[in-house]
Amino acid sequence: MSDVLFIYPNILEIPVHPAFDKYERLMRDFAEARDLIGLAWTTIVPPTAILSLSAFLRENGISTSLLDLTIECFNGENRDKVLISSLRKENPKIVAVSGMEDCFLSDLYNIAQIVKRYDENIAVVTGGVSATTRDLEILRNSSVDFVIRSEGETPLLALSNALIQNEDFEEINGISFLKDDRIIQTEDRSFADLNALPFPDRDNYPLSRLYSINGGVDLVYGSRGCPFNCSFCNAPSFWKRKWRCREPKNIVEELTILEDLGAKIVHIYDLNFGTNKKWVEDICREIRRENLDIVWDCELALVDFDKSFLKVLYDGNCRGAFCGIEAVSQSVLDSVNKSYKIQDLMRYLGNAKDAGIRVDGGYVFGLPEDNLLGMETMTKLACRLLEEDLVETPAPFLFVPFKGTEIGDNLERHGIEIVNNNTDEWHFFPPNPLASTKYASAEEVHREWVNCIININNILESKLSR
Ligand code: B12
Repeated sequence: MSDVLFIYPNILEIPVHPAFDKYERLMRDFAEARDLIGLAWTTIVPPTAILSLSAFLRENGISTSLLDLTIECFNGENRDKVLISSLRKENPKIVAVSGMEDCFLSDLYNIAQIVKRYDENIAVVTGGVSATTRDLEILRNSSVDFVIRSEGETPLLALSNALIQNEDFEEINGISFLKDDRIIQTEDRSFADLNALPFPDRDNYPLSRLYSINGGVDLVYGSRGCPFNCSFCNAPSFWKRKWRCREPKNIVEELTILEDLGAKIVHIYDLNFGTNKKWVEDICREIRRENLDIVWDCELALVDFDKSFLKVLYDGNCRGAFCGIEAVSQSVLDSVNKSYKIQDLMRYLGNAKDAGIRVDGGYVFGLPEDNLLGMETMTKLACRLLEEDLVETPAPFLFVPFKGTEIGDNLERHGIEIVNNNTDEWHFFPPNPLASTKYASAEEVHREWVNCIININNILESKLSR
């Protein structure tokens, strides 16, 4: 029995392009062969944000349970059966479903419907990036009762208390709901103190089953927010460009617990881990002091790839960094507010290689100012950097004009046209074209992106056979 049942979708159900399917398999073999620890290794990780919400509710006297459909359906179990049996077992008053990504929206709608059919008195709540940007359409088009906007802990606690005790919820900040067929969006809420939050609720999560699937990979957040203003990213509107961090000791304590629980690799997927160098130095020093064996990777802006900082990271057991290369032309980079200069790219990547930090590099195909020639040049660059072991995990993303981003909220101004409104495909590796640029059709963009993946696959096959 629990008051709140959290549900995370089966991430293996996203429809992806067949070339990407093959890429994922090759990349995993490559990661094993080369001891890579980043995205290539796996993206099946615990839903740390949900675990954080669960821990916060528990600390405040609300009982919770967790249903991660990626794990529960890993061996082909039927999603609906798993869901119903969990509802029977937990008998929850509230079901809180992840609304992080657009590509799981139809899952969210589906789950909400099943819950309501099971018992219409159960309140269905969602939250996360996608839900925050699409609160009106979610409330209008589904059986979801409440959307929690932006940071989740405090509003979810207030709402859960109100629903459990049958009290008024209309004054709670940071939520959206329907009242008499009108959408009510209460005022935004101020952010929580990260150091006052408990560690994510791993006690109630099937962690050892997950580790047996993913080889012992976990996910930790040391900070929230990012000061940059990239126009393709949700973070500026979601986190209001404010960067907040946890105490280094507190983060390393969490890493120590993970090591004891059997984790081998940790992704520290803060939006921008290099925002405060002194903070990173303190974390790395603390990791050395605690003699941790665990290795980790992080997301870093290219401007932070300087030799001394990379050495600090390496000495603190960091072995990988994801960076957004995004485009090859300076004018395209400038048009999306990227802060690095393309002429510095090779130096940055060389610094990382010398320091022993393996690089995951993101390339975005189809930014508004992209033309065909620029994207073809990017394919060549991605191949060259892979050949030269400068970017060992090339991550070619198809551009998605997500709502809540500067571009996604101003399509006309940016000169792009969406040709595919099936949100199941609103992710970075879709089977079909999504959007045009100012100068290339959606089909041309998609074709070049597929071409890049095929070229990468060929290089991976050849490297694996050497
Ligand atoms: C780390 C990360 C990942 C990690 C982990 C994801 C995870 N869901 O746990 C990995 C690498 C696995 C990942 C994968 C993907 N990701 Co991702 N990811 C991020 C990233 C960079 C950081 C998220 C973050 O800051 N977390 C820190 C925690 C503390 O914050 P949070 O996760 O936002 O959670 C808080 C609130 O959102 C809210 N909340 C969250 N969930 C819920 C649920 C409920 C019920 C409630 C009430 C509240 C709530 O409360 C939380 C605590 O305060 C964001 C970028 C961004 N701008 O947010 C993209 C982002 C979320 N990812 C995105 C995408 C598209 C994907 C993929 C689909 C990519 C793909 N394969 O094509 C996959 C999804 C499949 C999956 N989960 O594996 C998009 C989603 C955009 C959209 N509108 O759909 C984002 C926004 C990036 C972007 N704009 O380009 N991702």
